[in-house]
Amino acid sequence: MKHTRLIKTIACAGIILMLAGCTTKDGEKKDLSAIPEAIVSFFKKDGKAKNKDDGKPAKDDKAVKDDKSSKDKGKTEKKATETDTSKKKTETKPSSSDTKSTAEETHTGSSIAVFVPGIMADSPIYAMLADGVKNAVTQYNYDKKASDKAELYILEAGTNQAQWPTKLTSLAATKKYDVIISSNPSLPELVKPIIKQYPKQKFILMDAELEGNPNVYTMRYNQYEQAYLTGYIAGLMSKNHKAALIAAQEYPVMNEIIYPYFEKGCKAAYAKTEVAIRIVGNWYDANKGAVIADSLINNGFDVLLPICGGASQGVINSAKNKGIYVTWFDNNGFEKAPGTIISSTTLKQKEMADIVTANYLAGILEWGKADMVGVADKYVAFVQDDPNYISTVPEKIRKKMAKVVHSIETGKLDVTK
Ligand code: RBF
Repeated sequence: MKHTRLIKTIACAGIILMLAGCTTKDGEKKDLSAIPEAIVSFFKKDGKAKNKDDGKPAKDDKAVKDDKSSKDKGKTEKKATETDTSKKKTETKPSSSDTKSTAEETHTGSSIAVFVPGIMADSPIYAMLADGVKNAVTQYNYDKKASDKAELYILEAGTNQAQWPTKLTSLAATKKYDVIISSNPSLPELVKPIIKQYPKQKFILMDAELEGNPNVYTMRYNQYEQAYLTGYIAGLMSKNHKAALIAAQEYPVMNEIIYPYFEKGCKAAYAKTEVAIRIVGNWYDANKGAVIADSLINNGFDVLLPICGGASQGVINSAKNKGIYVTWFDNNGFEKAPGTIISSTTLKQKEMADIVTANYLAGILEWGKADMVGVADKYVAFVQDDPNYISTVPEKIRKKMAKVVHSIETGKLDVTK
């Protein structure tokens, strides 16, 4: 939690945060007991993680490092503004930089950049990404000498999506980062041309899918299940049998998975449920979120699912004022509005980002692979033990939810069929 707040604070100032060698003896040890066994063992299931774990970076990773260590002049700087990134390379410094460059030449640790395509505030999926990567780096650095520590930069690219390709290309162009880690389904298309230009640049893309590109590893969540479960409770809880999804924007995963399976879940719970979708047009406008929610509520919709970043706060406010319900996506949102939020269908993006980064650092990530995890793997979860869930949702409905969650967990129910 502390890390989330720290990252948010720093990132809101619009800077790149560098955490090179930040771990002290007091550096926190990753609490593996907090990560469900199914999650830890996910990568061991097929034996790949075990078999390939020789602790050494892959050959071509080394080549990137060699290339980088001679060129990278700005590495020892602790902080830089986003626009400083490219400048750092050419900066020459008086006397003290000479000692620095000696240290740079001997630094063999990995450099990781996190590219946040948006802002972390009110976007749990991004905050969890940064948190997870940060955990893995902290853990990795714990017992490493300075020259072997991994370095981490976090860049918030902002909500202007037109700027993302340039910002991402600039990051790759620095040739400082062995891997760039990012998250959202639009990233595969963004990185393809960058890889053509910078063939040594590796990418780890969460919440995305791209198979067979040797520079890219992707991991996505089973959002068929996430959306279905959210729809199921919406269908059970809607008194007027009208539920709506308020999305920030249209994108293939929204149009082809999240909305259709939210609708399917609603209708599985109560066949005659009327389901609608509205688009905000951005990921930040809480006023617009509230206006859309008000209009839906005036038309009888009494359960709303906001997937619209900062605009979600407007939806929650409007729902609270008008006494209707909100279902929450990606993290546990019960505390945001007790009595109004009726569900949280979470993604364990923090744990996943942590493990994927740790696997990268251990040299065992399988480039070119596209993984997906869901309810059975415990990476997608329907929160049932939150006190606000128990006090807001009647027992009869909670029992129905427990049953459908169990059916998905055990494989008895395949929501895509
Ligand atoms: N989700 C967020 O929570 N915040 C965002 O700013 C955000 N921006 C996105 C931009 C694009 C182009 C796409 C395709 C998705 C974005 N998402 C964002 C959605 C995210 O990937 C995911 O679908 C939702 O969080 C639901 O799990």
